[in-house]
Amino acid sequence: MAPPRDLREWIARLESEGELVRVAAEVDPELEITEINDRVVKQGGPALLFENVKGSDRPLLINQFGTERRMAMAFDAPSLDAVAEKLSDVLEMQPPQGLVEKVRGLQKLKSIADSRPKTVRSGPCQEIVLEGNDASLDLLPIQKCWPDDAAPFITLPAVITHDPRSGVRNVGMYRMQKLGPRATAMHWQIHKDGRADYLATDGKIEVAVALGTDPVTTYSASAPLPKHIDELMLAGFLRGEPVELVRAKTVAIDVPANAEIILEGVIAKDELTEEGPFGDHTGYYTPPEQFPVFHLTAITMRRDAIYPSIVVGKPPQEDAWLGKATERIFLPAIRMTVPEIVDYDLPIAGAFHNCCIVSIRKSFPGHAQKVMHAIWGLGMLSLTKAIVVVDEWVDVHDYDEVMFRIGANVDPQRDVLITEGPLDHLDHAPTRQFYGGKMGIDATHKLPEEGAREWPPEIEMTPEVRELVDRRWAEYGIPVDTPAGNGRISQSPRPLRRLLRR
Ligand SMILES: Cc1cc2nc3c(=O)[nH]c(=O)nc-3n(C[C@H](O)[C@H](O)[C@H](O)COP(=O)(O)O)c2cc1C
Ligand SMILES: [Mn+2]
Repeated sequence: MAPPRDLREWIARLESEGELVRVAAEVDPELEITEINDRVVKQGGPALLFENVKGSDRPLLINQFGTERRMAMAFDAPSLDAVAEKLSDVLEMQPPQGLVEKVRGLQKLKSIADSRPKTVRSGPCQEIVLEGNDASLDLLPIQKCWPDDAAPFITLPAVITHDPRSGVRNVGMYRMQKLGPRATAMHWQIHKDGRADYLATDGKIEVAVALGTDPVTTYSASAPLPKHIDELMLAGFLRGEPVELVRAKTVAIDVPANAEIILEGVIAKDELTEEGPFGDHTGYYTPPEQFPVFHLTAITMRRDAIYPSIVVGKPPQEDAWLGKATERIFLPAIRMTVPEIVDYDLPIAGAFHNCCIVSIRKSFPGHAQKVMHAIWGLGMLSLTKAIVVVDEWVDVHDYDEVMFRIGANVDPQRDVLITEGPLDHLDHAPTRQFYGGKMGIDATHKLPEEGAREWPPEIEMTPEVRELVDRRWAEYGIPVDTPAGNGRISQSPRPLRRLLRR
């Protein structure tokens, strides 16, 4: 198989795997869907297709990405690490030796060539074309997610723009607050490529918004690629076939032919509106702030279009798994510049920007600090507020073990680095918006040059005794199923961790 070609194929796959439930009962897009979904997400439950949403003829799909299993299914991969391997294969390509390697190398090159989007003459996203007053956002079951949200918000859009200087396409996921039937706000945060395209514009910038694309394309809109790389290239590479595009009807932008719904419109450079409040992935409401206004010029869609949605809020929510996909998929790229990094973990409870745990092959004094500064210099990871560095043998995904290392190996005076730099647009904690304090905690074993006394050995049982006890376990008659702990602290299966391991 290959990743699903469009949202319908994805829904069919989810359904055949018992990963989707259709809800026939009428539900309110104002708050009720959020409450239902919140309960389902936090249980690791199925995707939900609400077929009867109050006030709209369109069904609403939510929680399509809500577990690690579904996130991997979206890529048709056994795990998110397997998706990352596909990328590292290409990134780490060496000149091939011998015929077999050459053929394999050619296949890899073909996968890169296939990633370029392809234009086609027509697509199902334009089965219905609505322009002028016929184009109305009132047709869509847009959710008001949380009680104090300013209005309904479109929450899972792939927003397409072109850099007015270079023409390079950008696709990003930015929430859109409904201002009326033909206007929304565009929540382009300060660090984002979409914002940069808009700032480089004189007058007006054309915008197209794809709703309900195949899941890999939807994911790619959320991926933090460098500005000059088209997210649709990543989508094509990960899908193993190019994204097909058709020309939009009222703007000079090519849009994914397979989408359920396309919103076309323009944004004027000097027109801003108050956006928010919005219950955000920080777990708090982001306060009202000025953002650009999107004016709808057309809606095109499939005849029986399905509207995709997502709710963010206190973690864990569905977006946790989009974030985990990025964490895994970008590891090979991070290793290209910081090869001493073994693994990293962005805890879901830390809303991704708040904390990064990283394990390194430490080989010189100050190595942990070198890696902290590297992370603070890498793409969107530069916004990370706290970094914990551990040695290569520590499992960064085991938070108990990380906490143990922090407690055991850190002299706060010597090993905590306090510095400052750019912070996430939405972070409400720093004194100033966008800029503030950062902390690095060096929880590695220290070297004499770092001012430490001789580091004591870690406790470990001998292999002989472990084997002996494994062999004799049944004899003891102790009713506990216990693999050798190797002197490690216990791995308590707390609810969040259990969810993470699903
Ligand atoms: C569900 C979801 C909602 C998001 N909402 C926003 C948003 O409203 N504004 C924003 O700037 N980024 C938002 N993001 C993050 C961006 O999509 C992400 O940073 C992406 O890399 C931006 O693309 P760009 O770097 O090409 O601008 C959201 C991500 C997800 C998964
Ligand atoms: Mn981008």
